[in-house]
Amino acid sequence: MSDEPRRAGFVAIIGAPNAGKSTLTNRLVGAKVSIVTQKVQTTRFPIRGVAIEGAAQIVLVDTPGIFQPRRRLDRAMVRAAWGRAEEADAVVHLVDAAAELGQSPADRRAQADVEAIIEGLKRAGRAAILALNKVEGVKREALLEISKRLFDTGVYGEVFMISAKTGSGVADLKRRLASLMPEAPWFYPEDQTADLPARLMAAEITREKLYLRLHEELPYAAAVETTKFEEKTDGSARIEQTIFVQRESQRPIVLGKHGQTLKWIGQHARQELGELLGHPVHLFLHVEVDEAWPERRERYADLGLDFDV
Ligand SMILES: Nc1nc2c(ncn2[C@@H]2O[C@H](COP(=O)(O)OP(=O)(O)OP(=O)(O)O)[C@@H](O)[C@H]2O)c(=O)[nH]1
Ligand SMILES: [Mg+2]
Repeated sequence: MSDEPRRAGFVAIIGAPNAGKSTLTNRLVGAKVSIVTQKVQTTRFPIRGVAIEGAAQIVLVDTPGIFQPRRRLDRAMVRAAWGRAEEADAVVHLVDAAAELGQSPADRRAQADVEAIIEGLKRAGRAAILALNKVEGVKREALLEISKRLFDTGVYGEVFMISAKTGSGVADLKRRLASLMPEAPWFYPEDQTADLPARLMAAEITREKLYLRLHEELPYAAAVETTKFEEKTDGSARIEQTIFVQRESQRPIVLGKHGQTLKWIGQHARQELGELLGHPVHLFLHVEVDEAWPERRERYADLGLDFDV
């Protein structure tokens, strides 16, 4: 490396649910640190990923989607996202370009969320970088139109057009973010890409498989908790997890016919965990009904979320 001074800082990636924040975080880091599904509100609490660009260490903070919150968990998620934006050295507002052009109810919701985020940025007096995402299927004229309309709100200093999925435009964004980091010693060792505790990461991976498999039917606020994480002397790990649902009627949905759904979830989670940990994993999943899950203070503390919001 050159004798350029070292830089290090935090970049918060905010945006409406499903904009692609976690996909972008993973892409910038070059490793999977945050789970991704087609379901809105996948990310529940801020997740840090660490990227290096030249002399800069960029700590990317993937945040829960910002939307009109109603329930306590929603409020806590949205609060956490804004909180991380306030603390960050730079803020990227990621906008789903395809949704900006769409007419479906989901697109309309996303558009309203984008408007509200712009208002929030205005109130905070916070300059953000606008990143238009999912541009790979969108016509250039349409992109320019969206970008002009959003830029005219006055809250953005610059615009990037990217596809977090294909990676197009992401290298430019990364270089720009690196240049915005203050001079500082690095926060993490060079080879570290994530800082989520293993139990939490393991729970997230299972939650991803649960969402991927059941995104339509999935009850709101289904949750996964690692109850046991034991490294064995033979080099394998024994992991026990509980999937919480809120109603007795939701248990058979997660189990599936003859337990097939739970088996699928377990197989896929176990495989990914094994790859991540670099050794075999024995994964045991239980399904439990806990009606009051979203009202339990200790669950919020585990995720680093404020309960009293
Ligand atoms: N076509 C396309 N799809 C993308 C792109 N980036 C993300 N997606 C998809 O968009 C969906 C949502 O991606 P996530 O990364 O989970 O979005 P998010 O903003 O983190 O969502 P929440 O955590 O729910 O707020 C997934 O199905 C992704 O594969 C992109 O550049 N192009
Ligand atoms: Mg996410």
